[in-house]
Amino acid sequence: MASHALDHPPHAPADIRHDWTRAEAEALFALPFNDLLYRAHGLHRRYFDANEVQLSTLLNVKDGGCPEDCKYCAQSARYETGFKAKKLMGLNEVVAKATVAKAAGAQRFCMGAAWRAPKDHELDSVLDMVAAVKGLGMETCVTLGMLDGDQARRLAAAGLDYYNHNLDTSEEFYGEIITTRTYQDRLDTLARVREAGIQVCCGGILGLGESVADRASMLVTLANLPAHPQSVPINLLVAIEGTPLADNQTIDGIDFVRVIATARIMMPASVVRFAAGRLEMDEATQALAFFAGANSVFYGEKLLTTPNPAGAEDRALFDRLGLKPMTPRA
Ligand code: SAM
Ligand code: DTB
Ligand code: SF4
Repeated sequence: MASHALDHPPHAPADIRHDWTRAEAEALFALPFNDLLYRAHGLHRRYFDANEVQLSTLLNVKDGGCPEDCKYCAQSARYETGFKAKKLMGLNEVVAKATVAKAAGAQRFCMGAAWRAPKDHELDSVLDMVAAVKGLGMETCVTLGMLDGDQARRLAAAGLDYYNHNLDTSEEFYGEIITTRTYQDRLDTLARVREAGIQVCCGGILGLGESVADRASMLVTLANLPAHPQSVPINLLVAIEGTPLADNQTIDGIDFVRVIATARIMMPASVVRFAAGRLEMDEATQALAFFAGANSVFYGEKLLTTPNPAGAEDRALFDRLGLKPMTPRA
């Protein structure tokens, strides 16, 4: 492959690129599996300790009742999923859950809300949660939907470490999954978060019915952002009864590992998370995903509304694989 060293300032390594083409990404997906994994794992070792894994625990602080129509989501008010809407959780309950997560070994606490966008008084409550969780000595992440510039700056001022806002899929396939906000809306929120100086957590979902070309296209959009998201969650669809995607087949482990490896090659210095869907994959497939460049997971028995492996099971898996918790980077 041609060197792109001249496209970058002298201090930027040549493999941190923002000029990926879809043809290049598709060519990575088409590599023999061993060649793809060899390249991905080599880069993984250049940028990370290959035996470390970052542990984030999720908490849904606002359940259900969301006006958006994301076809995969248990919390959209448009589908009969049986999931009950609740009020925003109180600060004491959030702090109690974060305390338990920290004691179990989580480094980051990620709080999600089923909103299209936060109202300003709702954001005030979330700012208190961020400050309290930081006070426990944990990294913080929130995912609240779309933000305006002022909201992003207020979150930054409260000391928020990460904002999660996913692209979910390719721009081409996006309209099949969500119609109540545009791809550009998502890119605009990501720009506001980045400009406020908050680290970006942005990735997508596999198994929505997308093609390999869509997977490649989504990774190109992520890698060609002005800065690579510091955290890239790759979720497998958790098929939710009552949603339009309830009967989707889960994707095959080999196809999944190809996405992880390609993300690792295209964004070598980013933490890539094997996010939702680990219960669908056996431990050998998870081990292969860690080899291919995944170095983060959601840790704790619940995602937002659905189950995740129990902490004790994960600790046993990490022991078997010789994986240790990642030392948070400054
Ligand atoms: N409401 C906010 C939003 O959508 O931006 C924040 C919470 S939302 C649940 C966060 C992300 O979770 C979604 O963008 C999607 O990528 C992921 N997600 C939601 N439901 C999922 C499912 N059933 N399977 C896999 N990922 C899912
Ligand atoms: C992300 O990329 N995955 C998380 C988090 N960001 C907010 C959500 C996964 C949700 C899985 C389905 C559920 O539990 O409802
Ligand atoms: Fe609402 Fe977020 Fe679910 Fe979409 S993914 S329906 S915005 S909670």
